[in-house]
Amino acid sequence: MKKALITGITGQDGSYLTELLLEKGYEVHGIIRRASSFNTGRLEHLFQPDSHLPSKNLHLHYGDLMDSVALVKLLYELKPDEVYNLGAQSHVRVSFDVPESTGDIVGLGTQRILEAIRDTGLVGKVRFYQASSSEMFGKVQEVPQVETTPFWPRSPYACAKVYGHWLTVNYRESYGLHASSGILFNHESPRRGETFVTRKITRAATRIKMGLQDSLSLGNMDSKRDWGYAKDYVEMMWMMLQQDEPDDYVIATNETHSVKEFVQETFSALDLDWEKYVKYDARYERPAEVDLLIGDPAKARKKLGWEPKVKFKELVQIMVDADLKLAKHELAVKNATAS
Ligand code: NDP
Ligand code: GDR
Repeated sequence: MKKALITGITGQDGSYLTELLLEKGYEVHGIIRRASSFNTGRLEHLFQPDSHLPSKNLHLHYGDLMDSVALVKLLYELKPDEVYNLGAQSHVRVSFDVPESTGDIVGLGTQRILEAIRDTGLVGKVRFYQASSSEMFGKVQEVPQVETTPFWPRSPYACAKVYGHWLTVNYRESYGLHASSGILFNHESPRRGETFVTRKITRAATRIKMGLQDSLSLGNMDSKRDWGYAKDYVEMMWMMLQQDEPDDYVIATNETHSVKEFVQETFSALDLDWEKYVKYDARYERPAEVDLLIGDPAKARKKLGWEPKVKFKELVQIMVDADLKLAKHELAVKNATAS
């Protein structure tokens, strides 16, 4: 039985990757942070019934990307076959407010886990996946973006991701570590954090539909993103680590849409006129914006035989359906407590 260690297991991608690896028969270990409230909501369907304990092949360990000793200890004890480094302060806007801790977790955190692999003598035994990001391309220099497009990061988050990306390349070149980076473009799902723009939109529109909310405030609606489906994308993380040779790959749909188009598609799926509800709020603007992202995943298609299954319209529908269910449930609870 193969053993995997995932940082960021409680996040959107961590939860889908865990499901995929469990289905493939892996023993999955994840690092969780101590929090004052439960942070395992995205994994709880994998827990034993009526219990706060994970099921047989899933194990959770306290740790942190800012704690080298804990990382070394875990790697030494577990000796995993594969390590997926997904942990991050992953909100671009927030990274302008907390640049130091973002750099610590995203940049130095990657350094710590790579060094922990070396310290524990796992180079040559373990395969490493780094969650790189299309945010590294930042200011538009080439369209569509490919693996060789120069980076021009536009936020503390993106700068830290560039550091993590090059470290991954460096450990591959310096020590022969089987280390691959997935340069993933935005990917969304019903498990997306509610402060990212897609989920913020589908949550608000469905709540508006059910009479639970009056309006939605957004920042820049002109930026364009290449939005894919998280469930499709985690499969690529696994596939990269199954190759004989480690490498870096752009993972994208090769379609781009503006935030405004996402709003329009969502509200029209609910038969609502978006212009009646959506307001502008400068608080959601960023000091520097990434205007246009569109990725060409030709290398992944050729070398890994990968095609994204879900594209923009279907993605919006998946998220609207899930959030409408949630809003209906919320309304039912509200009515039950009021009566
Ligand atoms: P999420 O924000 O949903 O999840 C981030 C995860 O990192 C959570 O499990 C979080 O834990 C954990 N984490 C935060 N700080 C630390 C820390 N100090 N030590 C250990 N773990 C920590 O992100 P996604 O699932 O969307 O993304 C996964 C990875 O992929 C991230 O690295 C992200 O930057 C990157 N990425 C994401 C893209 C996307 O479109 N989703 C695109 C490209 C890259 P907790 O639950 O406790 O907060
Ligand atoms: P992004 O995603 O910054 O691309 O990073 P996000 O959904 O936060 O923003 C996308 C675009 O929408 C604009 N926007 C708003 N964004 C948010 N969050 N909230 C708003 O109210 C709002 N209004 C407009 C933004 O300005 C931006 O142009 C995501 C994260 O998952 C990163 O971790 C990951 O690396 C990249 O995707 C690829």
